[in-house]
Amino acid sequence: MKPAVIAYIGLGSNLEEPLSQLKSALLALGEAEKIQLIANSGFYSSPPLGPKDQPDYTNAVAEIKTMLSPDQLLACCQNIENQQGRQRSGERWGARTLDLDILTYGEQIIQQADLVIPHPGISQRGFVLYPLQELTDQLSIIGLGSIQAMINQLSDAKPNLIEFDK
Ligand code: ROI
Repeated sequence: MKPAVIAYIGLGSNLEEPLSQLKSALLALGEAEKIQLIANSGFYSSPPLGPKDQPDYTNAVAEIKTMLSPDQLLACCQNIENQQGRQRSGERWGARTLDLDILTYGEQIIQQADLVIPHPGISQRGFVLYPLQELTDQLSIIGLGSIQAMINQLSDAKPNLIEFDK
């Protein structure tokens, strides 16, 4: 049997009670087949990266252990997004009820049209790095450098911690 893999999932929302959206998504991840929710970060608020004419985002990161393949995990994340009413407007960086991004999947590097892991945005996004740092500082193994080193290179302000419940 294949061993289970540790993966980190970035969660984001800026519509329809973002904090509740993230909490529902964490529950859904924990209940999904072949996924064990190990830990979640606190919840952070930050202004939108990209178009500014949308509400602030709430973000968090989840650490999971999974027997799903990367493609199965992606499908699972998209299911949860759809169940929570995500509309795919076609606008690339528009507002959304829920966004689940696979940040890392073990130490694997994946470059497919529909899935790039490690997630290409990690190193420039404070709203990913700060919550991720609560959970691990061990991502240097996948060639990104330590989380602290990436945080030191950031130009944006630290996102606001709005709730911390583990
Ligand atoms: N901006 C913030 N602050 N948080 C997000 O999760 C987020 N997600 C996105 C874009 C539109 C790029 N901006 C974001 O997809």
